[in-house]
Amino acid sequence: SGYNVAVVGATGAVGSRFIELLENEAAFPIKSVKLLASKRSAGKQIKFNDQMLTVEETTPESFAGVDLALFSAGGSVSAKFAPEAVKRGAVVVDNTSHFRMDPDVPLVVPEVNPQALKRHHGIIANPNCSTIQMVVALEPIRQKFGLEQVICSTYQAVSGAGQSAINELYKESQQIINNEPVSPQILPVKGDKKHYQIAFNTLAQIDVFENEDYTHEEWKMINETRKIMETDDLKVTATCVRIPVALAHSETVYFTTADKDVTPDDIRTVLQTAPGVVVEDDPKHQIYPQPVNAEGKKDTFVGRIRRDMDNKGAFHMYVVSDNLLKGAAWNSVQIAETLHKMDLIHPAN
Ligand code: A2P
Ligand code: 11C
Repeated sequence: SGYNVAVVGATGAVGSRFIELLENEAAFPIKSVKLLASKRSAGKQIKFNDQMLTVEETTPESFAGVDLALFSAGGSVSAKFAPEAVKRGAVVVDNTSHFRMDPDVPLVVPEVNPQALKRHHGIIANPNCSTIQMVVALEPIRQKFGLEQVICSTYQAVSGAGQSAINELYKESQQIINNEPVSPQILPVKGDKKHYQIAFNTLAQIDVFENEDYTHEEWKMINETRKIMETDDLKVTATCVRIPVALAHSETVYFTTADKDVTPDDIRTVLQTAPGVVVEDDPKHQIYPQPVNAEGKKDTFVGRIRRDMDNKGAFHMYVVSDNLLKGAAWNSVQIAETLHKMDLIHPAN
């Protein structure tokens, strides 16, 4: 008994986290694991527990007999193959942005809106990494005190743009230290016209530019937050910036509560018992969240909680989380665990 699980994008940055989590953490029974990627990686061997698994090229037939498919191979791969997996009886947890805003597809952070899973028609979307960690920190505050407005600035790790962007950061860093010229080819966005140095630099562009001069990443934070929190009237905006860090996104979050008598201690108290949140907030002892400490952890770390000095019921906080874990693979595995608990995955045999 147990599920036949497929990982699509098994050779990528998120895929490697999927494999580790399925080996060690997943709280659902697993019967078999299939590793899928592009033709380029077919035949590659990857260790899973004590066996060596062979990576296969993704085709529609790859999904025959699969009960649960975890996708993280880019939007176009999900567009093409997620419906094929569903057609063959699998439940798909999709880590790309392709289906997120489809009204028929639940967009889920298990700490925030697990109930949305009941409405699934085969595909469940995993939100964008920077959105996930922000809503994990904000939802307990919204539930207790109401939320009127959110203004977020991000400091995002290069791993959000995939393994090739991590390689680019390391390469450029070495080149600069060696006084050699750099030749950026990936960041800010692989498919955009210009590429810029990320080592010892910051880039105020994550994903492509869209309406109103906001980037796609900024629109994702706006639209996904409203959908996950089921609050169409929430005022929410973001400025998204790439920084030369490999892993874990950081965010400064300004927010205003409906209850105007809330204190920073009230916020701290709520977050201390919030699921998936760890409060690291002790200025006297210089304790605050840091990417190097969040790396490899499944929690969302919150600190620097303080009042705004001009506006009543307004606060600032700092939110850090591993973008490949809570921001991607871990949130998807949690979705699968929640589906299992709610009896929403139905193996064919
Ligand atoms: P491959 O190694 O064969 O290129 P990252 O997010 O780190 O860039 O990883 C992207 C993942 O998506 C990799 O596992 C990559 O596999 C996979 N991938 C890319 N294109 C396809 C495709 N056309 N079909 C299936 N998987 C793909
Ligand atoms: C980044 N947030 O840091 C992006 C990566 O919509 O799943 C995640 C893209 C997505 O570049």
